[in-house]
Amino acid sequence: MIDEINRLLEEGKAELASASSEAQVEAARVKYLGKSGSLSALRKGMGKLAPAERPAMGKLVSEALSRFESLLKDQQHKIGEQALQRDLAREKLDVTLPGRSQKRGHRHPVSQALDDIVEIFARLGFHVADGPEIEWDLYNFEKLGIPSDHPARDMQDTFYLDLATQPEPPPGSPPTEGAQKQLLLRTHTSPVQARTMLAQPPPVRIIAPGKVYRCDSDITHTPMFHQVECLHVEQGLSMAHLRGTLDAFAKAFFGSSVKTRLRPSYFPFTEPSAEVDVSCAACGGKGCRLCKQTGWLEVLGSGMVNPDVLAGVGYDPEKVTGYAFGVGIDRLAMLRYGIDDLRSLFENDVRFLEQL
Ligand code: 2U9
Repeated sequence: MIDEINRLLEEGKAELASASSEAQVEAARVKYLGKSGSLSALRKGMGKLAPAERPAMGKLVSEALSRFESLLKDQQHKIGEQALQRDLAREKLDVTLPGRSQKRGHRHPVSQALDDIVEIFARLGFHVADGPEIEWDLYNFEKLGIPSDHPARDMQDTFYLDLATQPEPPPGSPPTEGAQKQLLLRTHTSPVQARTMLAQPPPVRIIAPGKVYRCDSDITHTPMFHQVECLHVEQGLSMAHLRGTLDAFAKAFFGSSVKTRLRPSYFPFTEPSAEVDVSCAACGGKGCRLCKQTGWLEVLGSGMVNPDVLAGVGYDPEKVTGYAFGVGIDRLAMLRYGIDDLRSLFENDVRFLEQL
């Protein structure tokens, strides 16, 4: 029996030593220590021995069992430790790796320029006025002194809406006849000023920002673009007020060192009219690619409101005068960022926009 105990113990030891998984260790436990395990069977076989042999043999069997149990525990521990090390190696974190930064967006350059302009004029005491983008001919052209044979009416420039597809004139339609019934996409924000003057007596001190539409598309024109127009009507206003306001705006938008100059021009709704140049902020007026070596950038159109326009909205041009100007916001954003193709502002290519 002693030989049998030693043989089973050696065999069990070898099996435990070669077990490389928890399942194999468990199989060895069941084989030797389970209910019908071979080492457990030794204990059961004690009854067949002569009573005198039992104590010594019992001791040997107990020692073999506890030896096997102890080896089993060691092997379970060893395999558990190996599994833990494998898991740790697999889940290893390099805490020194740089994190993934959050991508942050920003407002579109046109929206940024628009917000800046609105803020500058708010500080100068102007209110923001709003109006429809689908507009009546009456407010877009007639009230601004643009007669029906004026080149600005050309179908090339204006997107007209087909009234035949409109069952009913929308609410707020003007009570007029003929061409004035025509609906169109507004070509400038000037109808907002016309509507404002028709709705309230002077003084008026407003800016009208928004989308405008012209049937035109090339490197410096897009069918939709953004404008801000400014209108100030009050007693005693002159070109000096226009110059002062323009200069304050240009300095606030482009920087305090820029200069402005006015050149004579023509607009049907202003008389006299002037185009406004700003000294090139990129080269300080010395001449560069942006200003085409002239040192000046043409940024807006302006003038004293034509007395006929004032009379057309019920104001007395003998009592009040006004100045007005209009600026293309997209062009301002182009100049600010040195962009040469206006269309790139509206393609919404994030790779382009995120550089600005
Ligand atoms: C009323 C009276 C006068 C608005 C004006 C301009 C000159 C002008 C252009 C600048 C660049 C349009 O975006 S642009 O192409 N605008 O040159 N706009 S005076 O004058 C008005 C407006 C409304 C009742």
